[in-house]
Amino acid sequence: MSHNAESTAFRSALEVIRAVEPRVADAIGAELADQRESLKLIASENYASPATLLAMGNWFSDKYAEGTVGRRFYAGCQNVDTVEALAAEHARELFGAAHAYAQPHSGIDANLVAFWAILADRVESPALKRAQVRQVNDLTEADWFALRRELGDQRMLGMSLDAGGHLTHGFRPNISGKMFDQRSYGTDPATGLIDYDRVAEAAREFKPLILVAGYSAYPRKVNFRIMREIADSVGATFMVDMAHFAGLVAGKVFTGDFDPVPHAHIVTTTTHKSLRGPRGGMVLCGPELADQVDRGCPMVLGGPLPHVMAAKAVALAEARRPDFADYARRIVDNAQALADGLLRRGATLVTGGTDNHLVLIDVSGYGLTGRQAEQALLDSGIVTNRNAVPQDPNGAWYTSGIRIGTPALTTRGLGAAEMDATAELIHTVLTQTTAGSGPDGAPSKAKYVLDPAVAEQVGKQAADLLTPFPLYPEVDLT
Ligand code: DSN
Repeated sequence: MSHNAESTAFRSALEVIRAVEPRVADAIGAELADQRESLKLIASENYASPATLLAMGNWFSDKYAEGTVGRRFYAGCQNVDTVEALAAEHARELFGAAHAYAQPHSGIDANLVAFWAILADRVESPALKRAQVRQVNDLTEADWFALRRELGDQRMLGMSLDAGGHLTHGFRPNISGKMFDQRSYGTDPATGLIDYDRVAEAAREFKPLILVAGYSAYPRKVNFRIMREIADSVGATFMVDMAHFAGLVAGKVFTGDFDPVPHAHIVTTTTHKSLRGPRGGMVLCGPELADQVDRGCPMVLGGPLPHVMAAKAVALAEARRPDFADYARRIVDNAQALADGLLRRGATLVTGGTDNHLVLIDVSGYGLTGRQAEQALLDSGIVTNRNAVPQDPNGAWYTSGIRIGTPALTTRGLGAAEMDATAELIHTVLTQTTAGSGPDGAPSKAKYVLDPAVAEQVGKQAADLLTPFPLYPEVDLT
């Protein structure tokens, strides 16, 4: 039994929880065990530090704090002010932004804050002005109707979903798809890369209010200087959603034309992906949009989560340390080693490789859908997620791709040699899996056949690969 501070803290917390609802304590312990045992390659996940995790479990959760620092709708927010101001200060310093808003609960929320800020700044609408001085719940149906009429079908141009764009950039399953008349730019079918001339052409034709850059499955850098020039040429507001690669911006791997902050009017992010913080969102902007962004709660957000803002402050302080830049560089080195290992073994990768934290395998060459590949890999102890590839014939549900990313394994300390071994394991599973059929014998996009002995053997090799790199070595729950 370890007596270090982290072990004592988590053991004590579980003991307190167990006394009330033991099944929750058990589930928390089981989650740590599962995470320790799995080869986590989900590109959007990571492992936050014990300090970040512990900053969330406390009485800040009990406090309402609508409003902004020093200007709250509730009394007694002085300590919330301290942590929110710290989170914003660290974010401004880390990213070189004029203004930071640390309240969004998620990436979707951060994008919604940004959309409303841009609409309020750019569109003349008495109904919007009324909405801004009232609680959303107080708006009548007539208010909403006027709002919709006055805002009209404002236009948004963003990256298409199958090219790696995100649902919140104007697609139907998200409210942004109802708020905006959306058009997408894709990627060059031959190279898989963004064709900036085509983006400029689409912007000239469509004249969007907002040009959005950012992705959840594009394995390359984006030139934000060029994107800003395109936005300026049509009078659009340029927004970047850097949720996936915020850690690479923080760690100065993406600089110059590839750092969105100096080029965009507004930048949104989550804090839990490559940035390695708590689950949440954040908005960065210049002084022109700051007042509108600060209206995020109650305009589109529920009450701020002060305990999560405390954890954001801790994680952002960690990201300002010199070793975070080393971590960010290793994320990309590892992704490139993984891509090279897969390519050497004959895999097809979208764009032929990567220069960020993620790799997109087109599994159609293995005769599989993304769904079949995802499940076969999971059976073998390798956690990934299926993802559409450009012009995907299998659509967004079954897909033809597997997205893998290195932020989590890099946090554990795995390096280039382990990435090559991981490529071998993935290749083994994908070559040993065949497409299955349904009960009527018809080909199935979901069923697959993989010899359980192969899955077991790969699972064992995956576990062996992780053994020298324990997850949360400072946390002993025994
Ligand atoms: N769900 C995140 C991802 O996996 O990319 C994005 O929202």
